[in-house]
Order: sequence, then structure tokens, then C-alpha cells
Amino acid sequence: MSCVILQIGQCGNQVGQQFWSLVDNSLIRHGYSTDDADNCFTLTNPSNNQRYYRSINIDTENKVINSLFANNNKFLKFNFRPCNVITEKCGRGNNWAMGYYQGRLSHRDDIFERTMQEMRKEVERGETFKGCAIFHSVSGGTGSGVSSRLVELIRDEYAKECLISFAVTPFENGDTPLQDYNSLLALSKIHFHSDAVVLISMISNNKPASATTSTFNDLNKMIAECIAGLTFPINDYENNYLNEIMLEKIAKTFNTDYANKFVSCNSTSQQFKNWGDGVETLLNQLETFNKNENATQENFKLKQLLMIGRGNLQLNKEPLTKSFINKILTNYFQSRRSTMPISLLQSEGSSTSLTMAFQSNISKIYLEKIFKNSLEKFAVGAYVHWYERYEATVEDFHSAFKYIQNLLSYM
Ligand SMILES: Nc1nc2c(ncn2[C@@H]2O[C@H](COP(=O)(O)OP(=O)(O)OP(=O)(O)O)[C@@H](O)[C@H]2O)c(=O)[nH]1
Ligand SMILES: [Mg+2]
Repeated sequence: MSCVILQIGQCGNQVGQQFWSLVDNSLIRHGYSTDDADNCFTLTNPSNNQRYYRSINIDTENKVINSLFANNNKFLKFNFRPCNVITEKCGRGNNWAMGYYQGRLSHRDDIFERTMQEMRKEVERGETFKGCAIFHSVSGGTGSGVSSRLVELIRDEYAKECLISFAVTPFENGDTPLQDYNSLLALSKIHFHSDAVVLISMISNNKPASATTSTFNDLNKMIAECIAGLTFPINDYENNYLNEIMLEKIAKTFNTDYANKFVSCNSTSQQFKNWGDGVETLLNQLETFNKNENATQENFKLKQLLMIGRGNLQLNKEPLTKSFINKILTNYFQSRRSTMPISLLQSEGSSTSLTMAFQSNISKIYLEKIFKNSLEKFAVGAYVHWYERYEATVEDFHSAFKYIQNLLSYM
């Protein structure tokens, strides 16, 4: 695949660590050799035989990355390239403007210049470059603001390669009063420049009393499984074919129309007896998720579905086929389901998992919520000066409102 992963901010780096642990452990279980891994997510340096993850770790403070790296020897098999670790000492205080403009910070633009410089070098290290994925939150100052600026710079420099964002949305209650503004400002920029934005929603509406790194671990494992389910390469032994460019596949499936670039995703790797059970597990997960997003089964609408099955493709002598998936979905949605396109990819291996990525009205419900919450605050001028302090202007808000409102009218 030859892609580069950018991990941005605390959330992006913590999710990234779980993702690399899956690359270490299950890429091989999914039937790939270490050379295959090298074609996709890692690179071996021939001079010292060290294998490096193809990632760039970016954070505006070094605490999180330092503590992750302190544990890496226990946790991960390979190495992060030291020059690809880009940190500063001043977090962006949950403020999009502070991340995007860097405001009055002395190292103006530094983090962007350094990231793009290392990105160029990383791209040149591989034989081909097909695109990149970014992991980030949309409510932290770094995750929202630095990511917004980076997608502009990446798109400017790599106009044709694909760019997929894995954007973690916040708990509905309990993060910061700026979270809706940050999400609105970030998603308008990131949606514009990316081929697809995979919205990764917090599973529960309410933030646990103490959402510490360790409580995030389980959540991050689930998030990493979704990302791995979508991005790990597809093996087709019959045709001796290795699809190295899953990011391109995601872009082709979902970037068919500007209004359809928001994607949701869920995945299961629990033991299931047959593929039917796997599909049912995903649909049950969806039910819980929809409840949290205030979508009832009645108003939930699927528009486009990409299903990826990995493992024993004849599980219990019952192959996973499009018509089989269609039958289960029709049964589940009954008359409410229109005929929506289904893409199916399958990959033979010894470890079983099923992942689905889909466009649905859940993204619209989520966007409407942040739009409405932000507009209510903006109408009374709440917190706007916190952004103006770091060079943002009301124009930034106006253009984000306009962009999202226009998008909503097409969704
Ligand atoms: N799923 C998940 N969410 C996280 C994690 N860490 C933080 N968050 C969420 O991310 C949002 C805050 O973003 P962070 O990533 O902490 O912030 P940041 O990007 O480092 O930005 P600043 O610290 O403001 O500079 C909140 O909604 C948190 O609940 C994590 O490891 N996993
Ligand atoms: Mg931070």
C-alpha cells in the first residue's frame, strides 16, 4: 500500500499505538508475511536491519508521546523513526485556533514545516506512495486545529494521492465547552480536503468520571480494530493477488460525491460460528451506537456499504457473499431498506474478523447537532474571543457554518 500514517495529538497517538500493535500481531495472523507488512505499513532499513513503522507522530506537547514510547518496548515489536517524532512543549489547550494558527506562539509554523519535511522524506523512503491516513480527535486543540492545517498542506503537495481521516468525535457530555466549535471548524476543513472522513464516535454518550489513558485503552483497541479491518491489505490466494492499496479502495467507494464522504465503521473479531452471526453482531453493535446518536431503527438509513470479511472464507461451509449479506439486511431492515450498493471484499487467513464501513444518516444527525450547538453559542458570542486571541476571526466561523450548512442540505 505504501502509505504514511500521521498520528496527531494525544488521541491520535494513543489510537495509533493500538493500531501498530495490531500490525505487529494480527497482520501476520491474517495470512501476511513480514515482507507484505513491509509493503504496507513498515519499512526495513537494510543498513541496520531495523524495521520502522511508517508513521509520523505529532503532538504539541511531549508528555503523551514520551510516555507511550517509554512503554513501547513492552508493547510494540518494531521502531518509530526518531526523526518522525515531532513534538513541542506547549499543548493547544482544546482550542482549534491555537492549533490551526499557532497564534502568538513563538515557534510559528514550525510544527507544520517540520511535519511536511519529515513527510517528504518518509514518502521518498518507500518505492511508491499511494496516500496517507490521519488519526486524530476533532475536539482537542491539536487534533482539530493542527490536523486542519496539515490536511491543507498535504493536499496542496500530494494532490492526487488519497487522504483518509479517522476522526474521533467527543463524548456528548463532559469534554470541553469548545468541543462543538472545534469539531465544526475542523470537520469543515478536513471534509473538504479528504477523500473520506471516518467518524469514530465514542460509544457512550457520557464521559466516564475518569477517562484516563487506561480507560481509553479498551476503547482504542476497538477503534484500532475498525481501522485495521478497513486498511489491512486484502489477500486473494486464488488469483495470487495482494491488494496493497486499501486507502484507495476506501476513497473510491466513498468519495463518489462530496456529500457522501462521511463514513461510519464498526468491526468484530469475536469468535462467530458463521458469517451470518458475524453480520448480526455488527448490526447489534449498530443498534447500540444508533441509540446513542438519537437515531431509531425506524429512521436509520444506510446508503452505501463496504463489508470486509477476513479469515476462513468458508466458515461452517457457508461462504460470505453479497446475496447472503443482502438477505440478512433485508430481513433486518424489512421494508425500510432501499436497494443500496454493497461492496464486498474478502481476505483468506487464519484470524477471523468482519468489518463494515457505511454511509448513513447518522453522520447527518451528528453534524446537525454540532451545527446547532455551535450556532446557539455563536449567536450570543460565547467563547469567540478565546479563538480571536489566537488569530481566528469571525470569518473562520462564518465559513465553517456556511460549509457545513451547505453540506447538510445535500446529505
Ligand atoms: N478514543 C479516545 N479518545 C481520546 C483519547 N485521548 C483523548 N481523547 C478524546 O479526545 C478529545 C481531546 O483531544 P486530545 O487528543 O486529548 O487533544 P489534543 O489533540 O492532544 O489537543 P490539545 O491537548 O488541546 O493540544 C476528548 O474528546 C477526549 O475525550 C484516546 O486515547 N482515545
Ligand atoms: Mg494534547
